[in-house]
Amino acid sequence: MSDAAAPHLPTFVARPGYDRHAQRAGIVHLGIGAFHRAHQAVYTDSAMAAGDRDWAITGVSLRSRQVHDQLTPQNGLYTVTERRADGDTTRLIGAVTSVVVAPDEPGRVAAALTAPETRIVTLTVTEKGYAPNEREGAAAGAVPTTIYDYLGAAVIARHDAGLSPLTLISCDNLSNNGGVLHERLCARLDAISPQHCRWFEQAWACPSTMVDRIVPATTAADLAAVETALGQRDDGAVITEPFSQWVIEDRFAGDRPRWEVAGAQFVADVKPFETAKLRMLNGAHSALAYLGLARGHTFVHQAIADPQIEPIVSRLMREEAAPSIAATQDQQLDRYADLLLTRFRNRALPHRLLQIAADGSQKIAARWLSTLADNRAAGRQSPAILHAIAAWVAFVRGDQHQVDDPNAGVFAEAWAYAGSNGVVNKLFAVQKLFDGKITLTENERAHVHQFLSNFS
Ligand code: CS2
Repeated sequence: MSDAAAPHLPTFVARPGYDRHAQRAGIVHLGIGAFHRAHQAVYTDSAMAAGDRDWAITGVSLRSRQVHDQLTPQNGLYTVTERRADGDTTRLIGAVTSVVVAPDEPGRVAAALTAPETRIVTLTVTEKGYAPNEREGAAAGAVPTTIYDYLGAAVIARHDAGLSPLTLISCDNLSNNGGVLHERLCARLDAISPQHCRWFEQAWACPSTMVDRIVPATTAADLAAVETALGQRDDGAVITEPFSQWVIEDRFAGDRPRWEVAGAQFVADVKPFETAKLRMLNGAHSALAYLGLARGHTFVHQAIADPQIEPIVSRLMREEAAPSIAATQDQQLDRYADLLLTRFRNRALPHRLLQIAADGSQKIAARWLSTLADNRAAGRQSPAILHAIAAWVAFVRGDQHQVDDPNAGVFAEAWAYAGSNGVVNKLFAVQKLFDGKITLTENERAHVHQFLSNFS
């Protein structure tokens, strides 16, 4: 795959409908993984195909070289394949024109963020990428590592050079993602320079968004299948479902691509969409992951077909999450739950439970614990969530699977110290896991403890 090889792709592959080399970069994306390539980059590709200009994307990897090594020899080109039961559709995406590995070339990241033509920064850095920086107010000149380092320096440099403010768009599964980014970047800036912080607050924009598309990590078998179908190797290929949704708070510091041509919705308040997605889709996903792994399943479609699991997940969505959501008039949460179940059952798109199980400590507060807290306040029980929490507590023991989580050490210690009798109390007393905001009542802990015996 490359600019030179693209014309030889089979005719069933849809091509970018614009001259990609005539486009200047207008977007810097932080965290260029498979999700970005199957989501925001596709919307931007469609906007340029519809006639918008100069929105090419400079992709930044904050850690690994992998995507750079895959895409750079391919001139940034890659394909997106949508998998459904009745066959695949494949599209070539031209929107990404360069990839930078931040630790190798921090200067190039800074240059992209301070280019006059850059107007938007999008981010997919996972939940843990927003952890407040331990080096709050770190000395100027220190090597940048976090989003706050890069973005804080960009605010200062753009201000001092008299450049336009940017719109920063968080596309991660965080509750109030734009608000969190705004607040933490502000705290960082305020510690360095209150004057720049004020400019950031007045002129920049951090709209909140809800992003949704199931994008399993690409496997070697996927790459081989794509190669057979295309007649050429695409090391950057991504595989996804047909469904895609992007709801964006309509608040920009400058102009933007017409992402609506690909179906993006611009709304005054993202909250009802975001809460429904986090509590129902992601809440069900995490439950499927821990309950499914405990019963020996590998993929989402297997776990949802298990009669021991499906009723718990259905209850979690329909009877625990849905009543906790202040839905808008056109949100029909029961139909939303039906649609989610259909998506989870897509056997054409095997989605590993272990991928979803990763980083649980960063996920379950938004996916389960806030639902639980709302239900508690309204006098409603949440047995499905308590059951899922027990499966998570069992999972983080690490007996069956390696625990991929920034708090893996905390879990190992809790299990070693407290054992199965005390681990629930121990974990839910370690308040720093969940920002210190959310704990379980004694009664809830007793329920989790009881469910836990099913998993040992
Ligand atoms: C999943 C999400 O890995 C996970 O934690 O729940 O990545 C999920 O697939 C997406 O949010 C779907 O939009």
